Amino acid sequence: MAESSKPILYSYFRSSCSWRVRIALALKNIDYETVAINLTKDGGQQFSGEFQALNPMKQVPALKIDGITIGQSLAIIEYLEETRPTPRLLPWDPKKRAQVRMVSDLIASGIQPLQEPCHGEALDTRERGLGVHPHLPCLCWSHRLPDCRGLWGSLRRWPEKMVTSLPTRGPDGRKELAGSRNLSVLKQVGQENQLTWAQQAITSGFNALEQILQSTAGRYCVGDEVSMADLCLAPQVANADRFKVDLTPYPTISRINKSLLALEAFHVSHPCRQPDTPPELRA
Ligand SMILES: N[C@@H](CCC(=O)N[C@@H](CS)C(=O)NCC(=O)O)C(=O)O
Repeated sequence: MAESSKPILYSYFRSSCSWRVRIALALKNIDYETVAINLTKDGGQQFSGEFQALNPMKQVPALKIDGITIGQSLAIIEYLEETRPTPRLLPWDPKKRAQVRMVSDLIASGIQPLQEPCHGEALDTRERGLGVHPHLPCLCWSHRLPDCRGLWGSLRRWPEKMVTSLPTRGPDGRKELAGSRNLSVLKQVGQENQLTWAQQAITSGFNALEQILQSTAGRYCVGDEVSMADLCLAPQVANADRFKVDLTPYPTISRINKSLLALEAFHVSHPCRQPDTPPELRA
């Protein structure tokens, strides 16, 4: 991995946690290099020894900056805030700052980790010439982001016996998704319930979030200034879209998301416009 004096962001174009950090870097006008960590290629590049040395959690994002490497998107954003405070992403007012952290944590701890319970090793079945077991139809869905034509499912590792040599495309020609090998989660969730699980995790979190935002929001999540909470919101709404969650019951979330997506920093950092975005998914 390249040495550089510029900060280096280890990122995956479609990772919502990476997107949070990309927005912060864009807002704060910090020049950086991207090192793409493909979560689906080569069995998941996050599992390489080289990347594990950087982030033992085997997750993106990680940011190499000022002689240290930081994992965890919110820790990265807070470090950027403390070292490069303009523009401010945490309000001065302690009450507003607490609200920003409340919304950020609600999304980063209360929704995102639950929606994809199976953070297992990834597998690109196309590369391996393998397909998806017919008993896993619920694991096949398209990944749709607001202004993308279509982002297809990340292909996760499944025990070999669950993977057959069926075609990797569904009847509509779309790529299909294989699941995680995390058997403990499977026992609890059940293969056929995985999409429902994700939808319930998001819906439950959004029910709370909508109620909270009704009292904290102005133009954005907390008042009229973009904050760390907004950096969490837009990528999470993209996840909700990807998991086909109906956003009609969430007018405040939808309104704020619309305002955020119109901002340059959210636009340039969008999954459709990253160095590692595949050509067919670029917008
Ligand atoms: N709490 C972490 C979560 C990071 C995370 O879940 N990253 C996902 C992508 S959004 C990942 O790298 N997953 C790898 C895997 O599931 O194997 C953060 O906020 O940075």
